[in-house]
Amino acid sequence: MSDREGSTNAAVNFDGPTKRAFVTGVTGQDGSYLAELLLSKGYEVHGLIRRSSSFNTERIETLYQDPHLEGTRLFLHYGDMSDGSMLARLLTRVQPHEIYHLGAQSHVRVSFDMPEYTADVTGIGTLRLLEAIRETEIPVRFYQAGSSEMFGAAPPPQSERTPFYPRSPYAAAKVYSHWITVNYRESYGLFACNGILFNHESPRRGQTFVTRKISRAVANILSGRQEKLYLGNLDAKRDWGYAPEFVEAMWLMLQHDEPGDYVIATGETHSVREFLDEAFGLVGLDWQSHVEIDPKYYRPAEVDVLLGDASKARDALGWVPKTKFKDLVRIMVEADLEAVGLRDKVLQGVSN
Ligand code: NAP
Ligand code: F7E
Repeated sequence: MSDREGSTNAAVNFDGPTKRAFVTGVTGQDGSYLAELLLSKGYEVHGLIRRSSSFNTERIETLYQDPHLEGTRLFLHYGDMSDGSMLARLLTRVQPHEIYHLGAQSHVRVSFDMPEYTADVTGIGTLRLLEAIRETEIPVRFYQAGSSEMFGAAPPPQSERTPFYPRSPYAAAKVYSHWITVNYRESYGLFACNGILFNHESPRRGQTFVTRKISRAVANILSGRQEKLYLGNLDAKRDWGYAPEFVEAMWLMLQHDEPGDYVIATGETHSVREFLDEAFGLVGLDWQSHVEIDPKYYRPAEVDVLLGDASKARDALGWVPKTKFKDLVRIMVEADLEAVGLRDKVLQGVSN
């Protein structure tokens, strides 16, 4: 990455018909896929990044160019969801047509350790951004990254009509973000949408989420870097989809005639145990010889089963999931094998 410091002050040409999007959480799993999608559609993309002591832009490295080069369409700006006045200043400068608000402390287990921080960033952070929109009076379309965690203990299948029953500080913060977004839509006529996205994964998934923890462990065990994999509750069931398809749904929501709230899910549910079966099975390993339970990964309150009904998104947006569970696991395991230089060797060995 070149000249990151300069990038935050880059001169931006605001003329012309180009659509501008402002993306919080651009360095995360979804932010990186969304930035790619928007750039491919010709958008100029402005991403919010946090200052950190080391680079946190690995996922968007390939999208980023020198900000002083002609043709650059991804601009990065330092900021934080805890700093509202900065958000307003930035919106005034960028004048976006669409805002995708993905920035959050997104780890459920961590939210039990840091409930106040999670409420501030994941909950009040959304209010700060909505207030910045209200203050600057920019006629913008707004997407809020809601979560299936809001359903928590509500029995499956869960749809837009299912009442929320959050089971963690993270989920409670997301319920706040959901309703404050609805409130700004109803109070101020803001074109604001909540996506209620069920778990979605990819090779870019953070390494402390269970799917990536497993796919990485498979590669690390095969390459001799790791012996054991320590996990918590193997019985939890999730509706796991493929992240690049899910960010497309975010974009579709903001292109619709009317703002609304949509469940995005695959309509299939699988346990952590099934994910283990599939991932280790792909390389001919028995997970039971490698996995140990460490109670530190249990949560004070668990979400047992998530299974989404995305028929509203199918009917109104034409969005349907494509990648099936087994393909998702394979994509993730193959990417982690590739990262340790074993992909071809291992897959050849298994098929022989
Ligand atoms: P992720 O990989 O954890 O990315 C989170 C992003 O938020 C990162 O860019 C992170 O920056 C940024 N961030 C964290 N704290 C921040 C702060 N204080 N100020 C500004 N930015 C901050 O999450 P994801 O999986 O891409 O998910 C994107 C959004 O969708 C999140 O809001 C998440 O809660 C929500 N969601 C995710 C799923 C899912 O299954 N993936 C499902 C439903 C909803 P750093 O890179 O510097 O850490
Ligand atoms: O846990 C169990 C754990 O951390 C899934 C976030 O993107 O999706 C994500 O939240 C399940 C849970 O995802 C380990 O107890 C067992 O039941 O991968 P996860 P999550 O909590 O579902 C939602 C939709 C979001 O919105 C969130 O931002 O797996 N589990 N053993 C484990 N989980 C982890 N992380 N680590 C383990 O060792």
